[in-house]
Amino acid sequence: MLSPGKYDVGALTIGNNALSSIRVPANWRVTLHKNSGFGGAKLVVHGGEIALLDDAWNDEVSSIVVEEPVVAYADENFSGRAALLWPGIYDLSELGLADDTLSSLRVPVGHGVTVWENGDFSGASFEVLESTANLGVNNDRGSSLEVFQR
Ligand SMILES: [Ca+2]
Ligand SMILES: [Ca+2]
Ligand SMILES: [Ca+2]
Repeated sequence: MLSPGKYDVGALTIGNNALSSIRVPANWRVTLHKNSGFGGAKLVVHGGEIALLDDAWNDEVSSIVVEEPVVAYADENFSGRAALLWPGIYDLSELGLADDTLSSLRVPVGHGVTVWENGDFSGASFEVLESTANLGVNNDRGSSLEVFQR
């Protein structure tokens, strides 16, 4: 069981070149690397499935990155239409929510979100550094955003 984080070869409790299957929690994302130091070929495994590694990957993994996304919701209390957002920038067309509907955000530890009131990362902005069930005065304003790690 790995929490979100980066696990280089020395931190892999199952040992180097030993991984044969992996179960990823819903919504999470795991990136497997064949080399230590997060190098070499990589394979991304998305949540909600058990992945049995095929011959190309069995007993080859030497470092792992486990990530939990920010989830943006159109309604309060983490409900309604939802969008999974990995670190990066999301203009309105990439956001996965209708314009001016953002009402709550799940923000994993170590992450933050900057939200702009207009598209193209313009206009007034605000930061959300923890899970927020109701954006209050900023409810239904967000039109573009950035997810960052901190
Ligand atoms: Ca390896
Ligand atoms: Ca809303
Ligand atoms: Ca707006």
